[in-house]
Amino acid sequence: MADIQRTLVLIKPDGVQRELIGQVIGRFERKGLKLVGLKLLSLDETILADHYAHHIGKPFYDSLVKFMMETPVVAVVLEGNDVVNEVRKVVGSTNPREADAGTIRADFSMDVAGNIIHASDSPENAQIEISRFFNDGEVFSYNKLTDPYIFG
Ligand code: IDP
Ligand code: MG
Repeated sequence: MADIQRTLVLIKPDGVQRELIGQVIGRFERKGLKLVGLKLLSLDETILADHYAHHIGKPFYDSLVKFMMETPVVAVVLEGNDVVNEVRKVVGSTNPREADAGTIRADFSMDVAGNIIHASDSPENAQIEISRFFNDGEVFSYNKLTDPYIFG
């Protein structure tokens, strides 16, 4: 049975600098996920303190925040069956050198401090993160030919 969810992806400043935006979004498109939100935005310390609250006080926190403000990031909302888990599989482990070959992090990066992409880690956090980065009206609903719930 389909469990249609939404999840939040950020293409981080290293992905933007390295001109990987199209390739990263293409990975999700070719997987058959539905793009329902997409924008460029600049982050500040306040929103990053919420987003990375679980890392406040760690030695790398300040450099993580500085890194995340170096360029605008690309914020993406994806929709699909079990999409939170499916996107984490496509993204790979936090440390790119431990990520499985074929994942975005394994294929494009060698460094945990520059791992290209963020993806929500649970349906509950996905909802919180989508509303952190997107306003009402910026996330869309539409039918797509590859929708699993059209084909059953
Ligand atoms: P995730 O991005 O795979 O969900 P988290 O543990 O939530 O991993 O960490 C969030 C982000 O914080 C990572 O993607 C990475 O950018 C950064 N980070 C985590 N651990 C380290 C570290 O040990 N050194 C530098 N940056 C780190
Ligand atoms: Mg995380």
